Amino acid sequence: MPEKSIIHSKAQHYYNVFHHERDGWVSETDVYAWVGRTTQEFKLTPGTAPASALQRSLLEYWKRLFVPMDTDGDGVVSRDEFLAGFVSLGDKPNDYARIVMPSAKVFVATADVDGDGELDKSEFKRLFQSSFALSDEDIDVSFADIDADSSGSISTDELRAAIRVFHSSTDPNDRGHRLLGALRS
Ligand SMILES: [Ca+2]
Ligand SMILES: [Ca+2]
Ligand SMILES: [Ca+2]
Repeated sequence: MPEKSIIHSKAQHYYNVFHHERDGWVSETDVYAWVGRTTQEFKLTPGTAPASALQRSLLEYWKRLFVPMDTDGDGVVSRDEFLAGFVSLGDKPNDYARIVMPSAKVFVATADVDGDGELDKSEFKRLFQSSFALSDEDIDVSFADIDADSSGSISTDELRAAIRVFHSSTDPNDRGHRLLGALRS
């Protein structure tokens, strides 16, 4: 896959999986819905430290990632704004990495039900299916892509590396492009 097209494929795929409401745009409501689904899946009590950390972390995605994409300032991110905004993330990979990478720690803390510090397949599946409604097939693709040492579980470092590659890399040889499952074109 040529460099240019992998970032476009990721942008398209991210838009499709993120945008649950299918109303044509991404808004703050979608991010709150994401918080709600994950909070419910892991039975976090609203107002407690884990629930607040999750909400704070996901709202950072809205404020730092999505709001800057809203170039016409109407308060929602249209499909075109999303695709253009995502593609331009690669221009400032370090800025972006600093913003989203702390979320890896929060995701692992949220979903690590057995408390061993990593996400096994079932923990990962609950996290990514509640967040993005990925198919079983996409869960398999995603898990294998993130689990860089093939240990059968995902560490915070592995998740952080995949989040970075997904949002900023144009090198097709990197692992992490399939953070949210298979890329379709
Ligand atoms: Ca807009
Ligand atoms: Ca675990
Ligand atoms: Ca691993």
